[in-house]
Amino acid sequence: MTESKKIWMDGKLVEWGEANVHIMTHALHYGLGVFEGVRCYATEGGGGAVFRLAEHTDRLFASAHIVMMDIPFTKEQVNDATIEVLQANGLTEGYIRPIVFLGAGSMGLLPKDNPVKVAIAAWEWGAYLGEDGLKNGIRVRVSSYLRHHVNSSMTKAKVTGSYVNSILAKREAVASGYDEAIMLDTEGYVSEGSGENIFMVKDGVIKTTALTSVLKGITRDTVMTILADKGCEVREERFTRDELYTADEAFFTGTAAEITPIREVDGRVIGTGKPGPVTTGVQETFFKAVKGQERRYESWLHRF
Ligand code: PPE
Repeated sequence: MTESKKIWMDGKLVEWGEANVHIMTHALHYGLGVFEGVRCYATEGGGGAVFRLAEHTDRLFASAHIVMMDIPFTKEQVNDATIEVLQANGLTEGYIRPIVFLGAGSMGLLPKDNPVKVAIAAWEWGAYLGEDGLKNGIRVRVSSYLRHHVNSSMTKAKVTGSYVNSILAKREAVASGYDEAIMLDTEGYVSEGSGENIFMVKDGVIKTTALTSVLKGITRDTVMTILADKGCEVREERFTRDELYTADEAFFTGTAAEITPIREVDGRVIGTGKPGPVTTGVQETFFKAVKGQERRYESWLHRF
């Protein structure tokens, strides 16, 4: 089981084993919670650096705003609490999970007096799609489950309940022998992975899905900035599954997944079947940046 020592809950640190909620927690029944996934990395000096903490906290508050939940803390308090949790657990490298959810109070779909609860946990989490996946690429399938329609779930909010869709897709992909799922949007175009944004490269043109049905990924933004700084333009536009089948390169981006190359889609080998030069170039710069080895990206790091 995932475990570390302390969790920050509603303003103070508690023991891991005591960070519990009541069974009548509203979010448990109906899925109204918003969350983030943040990573921190060990740097050469021995300290840690949280990657783009301010942007993750901004998105947490934006998610809460979309679903009309008032977070009873300031952004600054959430940022400070994040560092406090990392230090209390002795972590310089790991994954951080802030979550905001409706607690116990009234039941039903018009919750009135339910408290908005806030917790931040942190633990060690290695390569999300495996070390081999990170190095050599993964095999993915197009899911039979579609990504949310923009007027069904709120696709810009990282809402807990929306992830049932992701779990269904991920389970289906793994049960049928693949590593990860790619979901299409309700119009049939490529959307994103179960927990990742997607990029493809064809004849030197780099594309990523436009921000319609997909989460506004912070790693996606990071990759677009890195590519722009390398002089490469990224087109934000929709593309089809068969464009992906004939791509020279494809890769996923996400806080958990980092930059994971895709080597096969629905049994079609992508490019040479090995991570291509755009993918490996981005990976190299990304991993240097997160570890504090790229001066130009120092402003992305919250060192502690
Ligand atoms: N799309 C989805 C649906 C998504 O969940 C994520 C993050 C992204 C794109 C990429 O966003 P960003 O992390 O800002 O680059 N998924 C998180 C949850 C993974 C999990 O299994 O839990 C993550 O990567 O932390």
